Amino acid sequence: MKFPTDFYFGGATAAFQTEGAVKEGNKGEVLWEPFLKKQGRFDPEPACDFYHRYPEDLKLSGDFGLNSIRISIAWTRIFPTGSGQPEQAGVDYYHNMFAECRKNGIEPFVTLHHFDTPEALHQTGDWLNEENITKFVDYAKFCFQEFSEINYWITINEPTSMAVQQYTTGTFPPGEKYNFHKTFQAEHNLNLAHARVVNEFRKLQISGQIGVVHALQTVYPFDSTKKGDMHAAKLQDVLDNRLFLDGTLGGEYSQETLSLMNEILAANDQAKISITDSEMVELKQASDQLDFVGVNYYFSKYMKEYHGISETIHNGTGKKGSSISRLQGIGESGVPDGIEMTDWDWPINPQGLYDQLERIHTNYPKVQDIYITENGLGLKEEKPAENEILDDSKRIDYIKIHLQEVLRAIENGINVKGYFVWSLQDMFSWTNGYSKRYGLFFVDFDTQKRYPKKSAYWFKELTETKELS
Ligand code: BGP
Repeated sequence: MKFPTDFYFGGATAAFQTEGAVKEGNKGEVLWEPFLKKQGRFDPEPACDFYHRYPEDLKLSGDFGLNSIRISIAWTRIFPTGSGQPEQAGVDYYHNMFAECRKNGIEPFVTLHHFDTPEALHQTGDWLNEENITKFVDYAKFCFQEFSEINYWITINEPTSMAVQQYTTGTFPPGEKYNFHKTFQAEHNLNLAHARVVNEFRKLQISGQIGVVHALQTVYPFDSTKKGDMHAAKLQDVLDNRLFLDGTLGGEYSQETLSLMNEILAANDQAKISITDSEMVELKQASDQLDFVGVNYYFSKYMKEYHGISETIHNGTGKKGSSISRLQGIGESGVPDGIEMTDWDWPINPQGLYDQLERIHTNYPKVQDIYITENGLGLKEEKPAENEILDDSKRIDYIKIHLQEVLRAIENGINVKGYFVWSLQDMFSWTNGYSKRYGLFFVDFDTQKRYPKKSAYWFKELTETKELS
């Protein structure tokens, strides 16, 4: 079976991970800058210098057969402190970059928020402060009206990664741990921010399509014969996936979703979150008007029953087996025999992608189109010798087994319209710095020279034949 002729094959990127130039064009600071500085582990500057080198990267994309790219606008290039007067240098930069996309036959899918909240708004409570939601909506409205050349808009990238990593695992700023109340409140507020943007998009009658991107981690019981493991999987799924799927795709939280969330809060002696009836009306309206959902899928989770206190260790170095995840009132992550792990302890399970696609198709029938907006494999890689091609066959295998699941989904009537490999080129990783490389194009961060990897050639062939070889 082949991919449809109008299928989008693209590379995925994000502004803060690629652009560098964090002080150019009067750009404002984002929440990561003081946080990373304090950690002293790595610097987001110059990342892969996309701010200056986008013509080269977009040309490479076109030359290697890609017909699309996922890109995000840095809110702080347009509004350095999140609101106020737009910064012309930022506006011009994005117009020029989008024009360069078109020149190379690349359709840009544009994300409004990819983990880069303005520091000024982070200071006032981030997504927990409703005023910041209003500022986000105003920024989105400005972009819709200014960048009329864009056909595909994405409201927020991976709200789950924001909320859970900000307030449960503490790997994102402000680095708070085990505050499930804030996590769930942020999750609901992110759903609300997304909904308000979608509703404004429709009110303004903007042409083009609008969607949201979710990181979906398929959660299974470690041992499906054990009731405790089954329940732990449900609890973890609510934290990671379900509140978002219900909120953005279903337009309502099911009774089971709410009761699982409240069970987690009660087990941690934490207060229930605030959800009003009028907010639910907004969520419902947005879900009726949504064009597509993007699925970012990398790995699955396997949950065991657990009754201790929370303990998490993030593997941010690639030292296999160094991570721990045990959450009070939820469960403990384990890895069943036979499941291959990446060096960063992510269990590889392509079936998990199929299961998420089928779940969306079955449980959230309002969803029209689905895109795989991120999927790929992080590896430790060395610069190839001149005239040699970096052999990343492991990445090709990973992409291939996941694309097989995408084809299977299409065959079974699930409307998947595109696949964006994470990532287009090597770039900065939020919690892993520069040693975890995902790109089709190797980047020498000292010279910023690009080297197409074996996967880039493989991908080119795929875009031409539309067949998996
Ligand atoms: C997703 C994010 C990306 C990217 C990717 C890989 O969650 O949307 O921004 O970072 O994951 O993650 P990591 O860099 O942690 O390996």
